[in-house]
Amino acid sequence: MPLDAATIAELGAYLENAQLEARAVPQISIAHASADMDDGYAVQWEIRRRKVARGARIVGMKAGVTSRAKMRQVGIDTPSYGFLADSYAALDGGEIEARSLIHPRVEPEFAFVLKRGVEGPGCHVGTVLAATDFVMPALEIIDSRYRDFKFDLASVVADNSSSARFVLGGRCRAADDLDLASSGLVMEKNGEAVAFGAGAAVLGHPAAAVALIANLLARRGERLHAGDIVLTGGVTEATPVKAGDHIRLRVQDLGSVSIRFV
Ligand code: OOG
Ligand code: MG
Repeated sequence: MPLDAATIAELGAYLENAQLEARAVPQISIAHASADMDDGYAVQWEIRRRKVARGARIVGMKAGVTSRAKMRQVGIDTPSYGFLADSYAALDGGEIEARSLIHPRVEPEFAFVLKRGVEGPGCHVGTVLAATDFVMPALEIIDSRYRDFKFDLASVVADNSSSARFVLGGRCRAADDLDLASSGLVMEKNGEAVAFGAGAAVLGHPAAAVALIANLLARRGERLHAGDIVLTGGVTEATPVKAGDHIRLRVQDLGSVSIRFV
């Protein structure tokens, strides 16, 4: 049986407060063992509703767990989505206060910026490329609100797929000028290369992750919109960071993006 409306509201407040107070909490499936992925999305949309009601603007979406490296790292093999609020954006070359987060990790990603809306079902790589304005390199900073960064599918979806911050940088390039599947990338932590990969690690092509989000959104009668930023998911496993760490991502043909934790 799906979670009832009162429970969804309560869990939305529980997880959003954990985020705002940078405090780790038990995952929701401990108290609600029957919660499934759809319950998770119901809670995620409740968190989104709470933020929008307080004036947040949703600037786009992110895909979660779209590469084998990420699937292995978190022990989940079902991709998911989350939303990006305006306050999650950090500046390229800027700083993020580590103490505003619980146990942050950084992921190398691609960002698509759409010039047209994209609507599922039946959305595919071609639909996405035709609707894309440009692509940029991105760092996503994830921060599970759950203890020890441990969760199941329903719990992580409820927790907005661990969304915390994101950084766009480098160069904006038209997607059809690039061979994104073979586009190589290197992520450095404090000058040392810690993760390597190529676009194909993300569902064969990063645009497939945008299509996946559109198709999942269609199940709720929602869509991607013109102007949305869409992060396509970690190409490699996520790297833990703490105050003092500097992360730089270099992506073939797209330049670099960096952030420092203070
Ligand atoms: C879930 C979010 C995953 C990605 O890029 O795969 C994600 C997590 O690992 O906490 O953002
Ligand atoms: Mg990510």
